[in-house]
Amino acid sequence: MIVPTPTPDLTVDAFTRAFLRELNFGQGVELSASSVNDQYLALARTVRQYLMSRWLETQHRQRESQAKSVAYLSAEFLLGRQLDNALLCTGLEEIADEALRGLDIDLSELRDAEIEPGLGNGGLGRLAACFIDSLSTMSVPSIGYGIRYEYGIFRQTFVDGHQVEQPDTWLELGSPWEFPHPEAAVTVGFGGQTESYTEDGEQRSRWTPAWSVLGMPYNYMVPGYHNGRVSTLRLWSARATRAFDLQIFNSGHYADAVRAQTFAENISKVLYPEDSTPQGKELRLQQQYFFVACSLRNFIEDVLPADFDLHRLPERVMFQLNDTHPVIAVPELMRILVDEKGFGWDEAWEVTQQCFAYTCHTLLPEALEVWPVELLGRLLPRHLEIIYRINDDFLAQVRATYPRDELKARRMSIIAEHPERAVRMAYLATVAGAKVNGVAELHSQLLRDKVLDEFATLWPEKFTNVTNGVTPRRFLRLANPELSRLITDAIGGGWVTDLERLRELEPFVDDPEFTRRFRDVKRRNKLRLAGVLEKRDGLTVDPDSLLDVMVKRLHEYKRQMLKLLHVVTLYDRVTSGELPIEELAPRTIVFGAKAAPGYKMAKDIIWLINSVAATVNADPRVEGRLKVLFPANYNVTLAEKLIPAADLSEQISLAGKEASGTGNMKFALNGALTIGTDDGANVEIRQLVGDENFFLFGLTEPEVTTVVDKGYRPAAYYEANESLRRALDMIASGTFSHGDRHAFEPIVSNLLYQDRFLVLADYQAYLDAQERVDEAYGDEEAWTRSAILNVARTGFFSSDRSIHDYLGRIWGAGPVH
Ligand code: CR6
Repeated sequence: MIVPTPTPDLTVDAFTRAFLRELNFGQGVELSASSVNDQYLALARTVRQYLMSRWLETQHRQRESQAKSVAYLSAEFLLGRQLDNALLCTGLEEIADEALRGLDIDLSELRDAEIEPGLGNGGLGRLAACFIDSLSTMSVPSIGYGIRYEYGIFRQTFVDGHQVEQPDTWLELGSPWEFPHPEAAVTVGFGGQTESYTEDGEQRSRWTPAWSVLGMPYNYMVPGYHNGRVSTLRLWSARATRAFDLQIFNSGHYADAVRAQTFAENISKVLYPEDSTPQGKELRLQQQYFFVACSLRNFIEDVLPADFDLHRLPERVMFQLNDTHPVIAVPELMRILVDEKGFGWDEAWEVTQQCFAYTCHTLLPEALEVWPVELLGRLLPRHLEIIYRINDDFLAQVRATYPRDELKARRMSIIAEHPERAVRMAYLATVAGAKVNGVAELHSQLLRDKVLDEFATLWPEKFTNVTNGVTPRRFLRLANPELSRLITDAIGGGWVTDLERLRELEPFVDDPEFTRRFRDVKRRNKLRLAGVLEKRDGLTVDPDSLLDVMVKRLHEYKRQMLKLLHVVTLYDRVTSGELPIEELAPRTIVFGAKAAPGYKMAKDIIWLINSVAATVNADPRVEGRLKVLFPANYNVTLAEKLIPAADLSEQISLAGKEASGTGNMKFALNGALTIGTDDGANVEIRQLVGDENFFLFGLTEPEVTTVVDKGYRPAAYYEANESLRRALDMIASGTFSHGDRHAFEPIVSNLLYQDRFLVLADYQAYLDAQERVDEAYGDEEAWTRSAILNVARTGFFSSDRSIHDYLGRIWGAGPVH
């Protein structure tokens, strides 16, 4: 294939010229008059030039090869900054640095000018971003489909210790990484009615939507690492259709017509900020249908050749459903095949069942999406009909397999009857999907045994596991350049795309030079973090203290409260005189967490963390020994600075609640030791790094079940454990709220009388484990050894390995070289 414009050469000179051209002709400014933002945009567009021919060629090859593609459907892609990754993948880091230095521009300043696209809440959205990175790097024909939210995850600020949300205006200063394609917009219908008619003796249905919106695609480059490939992420933005407002304009209602435009554009306006606790809002269902309808249409009409026989669709694509958010794609494909393409029901179902696979990301019942029939029927009447028919056929199968067990049919029905008639999206996905997977061994086991047990008995071969992973490009190579250099010096650079090779580091635990350098790297990463937090938040970090980090969404099941009770206990022990200050090993505890804006308890916990931090940090009695930092607005960019600096990774969810976790993997890979429960992927991390290099504590999942079944009474733990009692009393008595005893009453009462996530039950075990941490940290050499072994033994957690597992176990697709 011939690319019309040649890519600039990989030289400082060529790069400089391309950059100046972008600055002058793209931004329309002279170098001397350019702002940092101008320079950032010009730089981004320069790097883009180097990716462009690879992008066109990747698309061309994908079309030519006729290979099976993976279409990853996800309502969230938490991408993080793009510039760094693009420089890395093109091998331009040094050239760009030198070119800019020649112009007296500091590359790191331009890097910092980028506002990250925060189009996701947490682990699920970040996982999707890691997966498209791996797919591209592994040369698998693939495309990511999602929503271009105008406002991503809110920007968190603190006012008097309380979380206050600000809109995330990530598009404000221009977004050089996206390519809008208005000419490729597609129309999506909503509402209206269906009518049935007979054709060739067959009952058919016709849907007439009442209103529609346009979906406009924005394409993003997804560069592979040093493999000459650039895949595509296609995010959809909602616009008003012309027909829609013309009608209103013609009737003379100008203002109404403009309002209609806003109404349509609302669909992609904002990312719902709930992580694992969906709110069941109508607009959210609109978002979900909007993006999957656009995506299926795009794949069928634009990605596939014009004359493609859709009976063969399973040869060409697997649509991977990232949680239940895109599951409405199942009835949508049925509708396209049956209503638009004239398929019979059975042949359409045959095709559909082979084209979808479903990943479940939770064990929390409240996270499983359920849409009221009333709402679904009003918004998508034809889809509701289709879901009913799928359910009828499915229940017939259940009744045939289990005659005289009507209760079973009710339990397994896609339609729930109580508390209101509603569609269980996870069940629909399980019935339709060729495969269903959980995201860590334990999670997949619990899915089979608990959440979807009756489905797993009916179709055991449908269920499988793919343990999550993280991309080593972003979370090791980019985030931790110094450790990367050390590793490459020791074992060569192959690990970046073959992370199991980190195993080759094991012998270096006995190499004094290597261990010294390893320690130095950690220390310099702490200094780097100190610089970032100083500048960003005005916080100071002592690089000689143990850096103890808990960063993740704020959720009761993750138990930030347990970590906080540890802090309060240490504070109490010193200030009461029980523990001489010299005996307290210096610690800096860092929290990072956003709470869903409507999640009252989570927001109260944020307020309490900030209040404890304010009290502790101002108290001279613990100065230099205990410090609590809570930088606001934890995001991917901050994670990339925090994780490489951490000594201790807090992964302390109640066993059986965290599906996998992915932060846990990032920390271990960067040489932090984990203190954690036997939950999610912690289980596999511990198996790999070895018990002696992991601080395990707490109830196991079966023990949790036993405690709860016996009737858990948290107050009993309070009564029996003096140090716990003192910590809770300290919070309740106003120590952290200027004497106000009411401030944290909801938190204290909740722990004493409810404590759904067994914080009090695990308190003592957690404190004991923390004592083991202090002791271990005191032996610098042994600690370094454990840290190195954590790096060496966690190569398994590369998202490349996850993708490899998906390819073999679920997708039946492979790389095209
Ligand atoms: N909240 C899980 O809770 C998992 C990610 C990615 C989550 C977390 O344990 O690592 O997905 N689940 O699989 C959902 O979002 C529903 C998450 O990020």
